[in-house]
Amino acid sequence: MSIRIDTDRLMARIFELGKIGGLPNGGCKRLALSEEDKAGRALVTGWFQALGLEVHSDVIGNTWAIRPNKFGNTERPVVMGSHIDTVGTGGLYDGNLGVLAGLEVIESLIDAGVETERPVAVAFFTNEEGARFQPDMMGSGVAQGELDLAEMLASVGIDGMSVSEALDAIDARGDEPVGALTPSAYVELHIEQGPVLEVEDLDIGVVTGVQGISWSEFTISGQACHAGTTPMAMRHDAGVVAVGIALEARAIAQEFGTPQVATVGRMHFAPDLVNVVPEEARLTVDLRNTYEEVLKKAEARLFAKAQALAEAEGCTIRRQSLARFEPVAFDPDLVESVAQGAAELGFKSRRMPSGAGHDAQMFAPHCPSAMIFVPSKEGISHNINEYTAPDQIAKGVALLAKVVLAQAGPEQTLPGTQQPAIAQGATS
Ligand code: HGY
Ligand code: MN
Ligand code: MN
Repeated sequence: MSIRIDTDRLMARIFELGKIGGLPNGGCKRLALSEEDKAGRALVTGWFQALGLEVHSDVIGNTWAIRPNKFGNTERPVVMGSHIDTVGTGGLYDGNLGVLAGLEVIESLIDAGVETERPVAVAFFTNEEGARFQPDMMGSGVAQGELDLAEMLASVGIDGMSVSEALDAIDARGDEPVGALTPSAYVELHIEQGPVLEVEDLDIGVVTGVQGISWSEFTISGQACHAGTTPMAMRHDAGVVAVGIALEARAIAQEFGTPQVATVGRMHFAPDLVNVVPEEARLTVDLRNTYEEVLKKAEARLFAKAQALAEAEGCTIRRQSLARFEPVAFDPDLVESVAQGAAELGFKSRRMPSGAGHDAQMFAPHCPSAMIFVPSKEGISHNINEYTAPDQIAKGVALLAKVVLAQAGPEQTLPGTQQPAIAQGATS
């Protein structure tokens, strides 16, 4: 008995979904709960329904589709999930691959007539990116009780709309309560979004965990004044403080060394005019580290410096936390199952932490969770040139199928039976 992963079918869906919010030079912009997200949700949910799966949506728009087990039961499914929202300079694979690969695995099971001991499901979660509304991993965080629903619904995006208003604007609010999705295990296929697998010429990343994430927004208030007439000693230049904070973030990353990273992704001055000293400046700082204690040190140093810079300039400063997640370790047995599966399929792999946040980190405290990485060309992601080749994707999906079947236990794997082999290539 074998299951055939149809890579052509999967790639066709990746490209079709990628057209929604497609950008002129490639890639796509499908911000969470935007009109483009609405269209993407409709397309993917339509694919779930076309397979006859039992589709559910919860109060923050997370959506999942369940294939019952051989007894018709849908409790505690093995879930394959990720996200279909993208950043503004999104590629075709970040998140989308994990959702459409899960769909492909289920369709391959149906094609092969393979029943499973446990139900299997595929899911997409609302606002994984955190680009429009913060924090990231919002939907999966709410679903697993890691984030408060009311607080998240009230989160106001960079365009001034709240999550609640945006859910209603695209009619994405479902009727299932928080916690309605209770996986027996969670497995996520995702692109690496970094250079390691390509540099080391490997097929698969066996992800051991996710690093800690700290997002802050600083608002600095100074005094608008004339750029020409105001003596330097009289100025309260909010812009200079913001730039000082950005330089300190970079210095922390350089002095702490790998795995510490620091990013200033947003910076805005007001009134944002060439001849007016900025009276207000806002910037975001994204700090990440695999080690919680070091991440805390990086935060303490940055926050102290920000305060000192503001005081020296006679400005006031306010910090708002936009996201704060501690490092997460995935289930050692499930991680081992990923490594074992890669070896059995003849794929070259290595264990590695994830630099990016993922929905899987929200499931890790609640059920055995793991991730599978496939390579990113030149380590690029959150960029329209993000790319992973079909043959690399095929290996990731074959391994996803293998790991999920080991968890879902198709009848063939009952004691004394054989796991179905996993072939690749088009069925047609
Ligand atoms: O920011 C992240 O790591 C993810 O893309 N949300
Ligand atoms: Mn992602
Ligand atoms: Mn992303």
